[in-house]
Amino acid sequence: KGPAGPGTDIAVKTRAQTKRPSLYKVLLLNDDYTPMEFVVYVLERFFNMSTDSAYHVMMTVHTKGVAVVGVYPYEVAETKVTQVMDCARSNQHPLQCTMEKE
Ligand code: TYC
Repeated sequence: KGPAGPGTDIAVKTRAQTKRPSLYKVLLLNDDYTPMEFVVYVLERFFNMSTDSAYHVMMTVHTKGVAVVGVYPYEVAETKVTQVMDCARSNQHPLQCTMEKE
């Protein structure tokens, strides 16, 4: 029996290393109809970018087709995607935003 009597030992599980939370890239996709100013507004509002950065990122999406606009833990990334998609939809723009594991 243990020092404090029978059945009193505490089981402790150990892990080799603590897991870091996985990060997810939030991607903005180009389309032919969403106005450039609206994309700049979305990047400023939901991704806390300055107007200059937002314009630069918008032009990257416009010319390359897609760009990473942020990297976040799963739930934050999911919230950003939902916010962008809801905002685009309510303004009747076809703007698409998705996420993928980093
Ligand atoms: N291609 C759009 C236009 O010419 C602008 C645009 C940029 C749309 C980025 C979506 O994610 C986007 N009006």
